[in-house]
Amino acid sequence: MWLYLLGLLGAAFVLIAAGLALRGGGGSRIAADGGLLADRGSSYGKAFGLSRWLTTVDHKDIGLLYIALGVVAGLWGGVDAMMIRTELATPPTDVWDTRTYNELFTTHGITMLFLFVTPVFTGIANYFIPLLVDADDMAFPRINAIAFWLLPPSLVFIRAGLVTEVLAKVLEAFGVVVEALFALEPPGIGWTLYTPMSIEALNPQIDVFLLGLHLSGIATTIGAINIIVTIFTERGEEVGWENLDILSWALLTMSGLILFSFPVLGSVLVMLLMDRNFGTTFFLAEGGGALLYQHLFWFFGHPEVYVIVLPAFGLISFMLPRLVGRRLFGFKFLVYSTLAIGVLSFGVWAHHMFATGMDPRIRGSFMAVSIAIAVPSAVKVFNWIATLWYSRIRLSAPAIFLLGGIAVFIVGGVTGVFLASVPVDMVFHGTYYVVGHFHLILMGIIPFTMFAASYYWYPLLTGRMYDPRLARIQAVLTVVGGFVAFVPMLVVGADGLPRRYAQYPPEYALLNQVSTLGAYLIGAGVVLWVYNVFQSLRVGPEVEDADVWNLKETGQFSREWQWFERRLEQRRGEPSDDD
Ligand code: HEM
Ligand SMILES: [Cu+2]
Repeated sequence: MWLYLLGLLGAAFVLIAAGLALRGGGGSRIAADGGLLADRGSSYGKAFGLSRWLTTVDHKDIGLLYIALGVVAGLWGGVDAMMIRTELATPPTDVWDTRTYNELFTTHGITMLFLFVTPVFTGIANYFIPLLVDADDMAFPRINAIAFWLLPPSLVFIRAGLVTEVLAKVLEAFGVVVEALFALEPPGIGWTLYTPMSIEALNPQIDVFLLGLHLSGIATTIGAINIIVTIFTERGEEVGWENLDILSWALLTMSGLILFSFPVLGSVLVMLLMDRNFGTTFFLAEGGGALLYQHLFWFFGHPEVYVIVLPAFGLISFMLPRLVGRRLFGFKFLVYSTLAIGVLSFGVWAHHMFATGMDPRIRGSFMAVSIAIAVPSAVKVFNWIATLWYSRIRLSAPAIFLLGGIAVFIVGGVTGVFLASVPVDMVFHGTYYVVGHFHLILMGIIPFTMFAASYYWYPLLTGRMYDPRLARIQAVLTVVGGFVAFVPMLVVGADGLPRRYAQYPPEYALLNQVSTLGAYLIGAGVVLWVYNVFQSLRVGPEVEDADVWNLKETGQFSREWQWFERRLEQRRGEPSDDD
């Protein structure tokens, strides 16, 4: 059955790719502007409506598509999170059964990491890098579109267990029973897909899931190559390495990490598929064994955590000085620390495997490098704090998110230094302490900076202003919710509560309920965000002056806003010296 599905989706790709290829002329004839602001009629041969979005090769449109897909996936992964926390509101397994619970944390983790974070950051890169480095478009506009269009099928493959079940039930209601659709169960093997379980589990959905992950890996790698080539070869005359903005540096480093780590993931996934379907023994006891799997997986997996967090650092370094009206402190050191983290991140992978009984001398060296990586991370925090010194902090919604993000990151980062130490990790490995640590970073810095960016650039993206009061309420709810949800996990984890279980002893009930409350606060914040973003699209006041954040005053009116200013002038019919 899923073979047919694959065939159908394959045919869809070919059609899309052919359509893109046939749209002769490529990037050069497409207007170098777009976004939601595109004035109809004046664009050079640009399609409108649905066909605009399906055939676009404009970096801004593709950026928005990426962001839209990422947001959908993020909301989906967020629903999983709410379902997890609802189960954990009471000690016994009562809301969902244990199997559903295992499926939930697996799809939650994978959806968040692969289909939410990376697409949103790639979208931001697509929209803003060409504007910031003064390029007409990305280096390869059509390949850019192809990379994006690999993602929707990837999302469907990865979440197929649920999608097919819903489809089967709908069909059943119309009297059509397709048994095969019921055979695909969402996998419950954890986001790390550890062997031998991921090989021996019979569920055929695991194969579809691995293919979906492979597809998302290909898309991510293509996107990264495009970002690297754009920054290297498409920079305008005035943009040298010395004045390349800090966000582009972060996205460039992210792409470098993707280039060296995702192909390893791709290989691992193919080897898993071969072990599952063709009788090879790469990761089975009689072959390479489960440890080989873990080494390969984490050789990808650790750089992956920096792939998703470096752009968040970049966004903080980029927006914070502009929001507090002060120049970024220590630009060079922030660039160096970004590059240093990028290099070091390939030398720490085995800290995820301290508990596997590996040679203590190897453990020692991985522990040393893992602790060393705290140095460039701390350099960033000190630079942000120095930027804030003597600044005029106005508590706009994006500023609350960035300040909250830095605060949560300090707690998340320090708890990570503890985990890097072998004796501490031997005790905390596999407990909620780890879940608390990585969520303080994953939730506390990544979505926080995305929310901040969504408000910061909302006027530029839509030509309208969001509701600032609602946004501030959301920011406070989310930051408070972040602490309330994840700090209790550190406490129960340090006390020994293991992760990945649907039930727990009653003495942990109170702290788990606090944690669930925090999760609901975040959830309520997200609802407010969705409402604000869509409602303001219709009723938000139109932006007249491009300098929404008083950037001219401190000489930080950067290129993307200059572009926006020219767009506003063009719209008003004023003469402009550009395009
Ligand atoms: C409201 C926000 C969130 C809540 C309440 C939440 C909750 C949880 C919980 C309770 C677990 C552990 C489940 C268990 O071990 O039994 C978990 C696992 C995980 N979460 Fe989240 N999460 C949130 C947001 C995020 C975000 C934004 C990301 C990534 C960007 C993320 C990535 C992960 C990963 C990778 C796992 C590990 C899954 C596994 O063990 O295989 N979460 N989450
Ligand atoms: Cu790691």
